[in-house]
Amino acid sequence: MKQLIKLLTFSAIIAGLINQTAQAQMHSSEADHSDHSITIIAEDYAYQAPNQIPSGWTTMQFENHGNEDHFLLVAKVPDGKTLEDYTTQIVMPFNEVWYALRDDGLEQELVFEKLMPNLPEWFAGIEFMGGTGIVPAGESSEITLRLDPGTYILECYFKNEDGELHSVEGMLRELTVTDSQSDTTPPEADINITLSNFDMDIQGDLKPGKHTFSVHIIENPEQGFGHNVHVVRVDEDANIDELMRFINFFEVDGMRTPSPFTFAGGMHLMPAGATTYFTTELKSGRYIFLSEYTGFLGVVQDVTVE
Ligand SMILES: [Cu+2]
Repeated sequence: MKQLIKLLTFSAIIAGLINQTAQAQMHSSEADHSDHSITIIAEDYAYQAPNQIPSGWTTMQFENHGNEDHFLLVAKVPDGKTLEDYTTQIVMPFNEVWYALRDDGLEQELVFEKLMPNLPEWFAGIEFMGGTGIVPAGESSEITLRLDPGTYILECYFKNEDGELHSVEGMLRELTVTDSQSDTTPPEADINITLSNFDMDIQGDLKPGKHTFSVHIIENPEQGFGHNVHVVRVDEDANIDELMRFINFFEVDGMRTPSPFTFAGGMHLMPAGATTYFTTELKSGRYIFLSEYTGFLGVVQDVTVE
C-alpha cells in the first residue's frame, strides 16, 4: 500500500511537471508573458523540478518531502557546460576534499590548497544566483530570484548521517532558463537585509507572523563567492559557537544529519549587487541571522521576535 501511495504521488508529480511544461510552452507561443511560479520538491536524494522556465523573476516554492534537512542552491554555469561537466569537474573534486577531511584528517586550512588545482578554469565562471536556506524535513520555503537565460544547476550538498553529500547521492539537476520573458514582478518586502563584507543590516519590524525579506548584497569585489543568509530559531541558552561550527561545511559533523538546529528560512549564496527575496513565518522567540561567508564565518545578528 505504501508503495502504491508512493507511486501515485510520483505520478502526480510527473503529471504536474508535464502540465507545467505544457503551460510554459503555451505561454511562450502566446505572447511570451507569464506570471512565473514553480514548485521544486526535495526528496532523499533527488529534486523534482521543471526542466525549463522563462527568464526574469521566478518565484520558487521549495517543499522538503524528505526525512532530512535539504536546501536549494541555484548555480549558473558558463555557456556550453552541462550537468555532467558540473558533476565530474566540480562536485567530484569537492567530494574528494571532503573525504580527505572526513577520513584522513585533512586540516581545514589546507582545503583550498588541495582543492584549487583540481578545479577547472571555468569554476571561476560559475555564478551562484541564490537559493533557499536550509529547510527542515516536512517544511517549505519560498524564494524569488531573477534569472537570465542560460544553463543552471540545482544542488544540495548537505550531508547524510553517513557523511555522504546529498549532491553525490542524487541531489543535482539541470534547469534551462529560456529566452522567453516572464512578467513576474518581485514581491513587496517588509524586512530588508543588506549585506556587505563585514556587516549585516536588518531593517523592518520583526514581529511574529509571515514576512517577505529582501536580501541585497552591496557591491564589493573582495568576496568572490558571494554571500548568504541563514535564519535559525534558537533557545535562550543556545550555544552560538556550536551553531557557527555546524554551519561550516568543512567541519566533519557540520551541515550533516541529524541537524541539532532549527533552520527557518534564508537565502543561499548570491552575487554582489543583486537583490533576492524569501518569505518565512516567524514565531515569537529568539532567532539568529547569520551569513557564513560574510566576515568569513562570522556575521551574526541575535534578534528577539515579539
Ligand atoms: Cu539535501
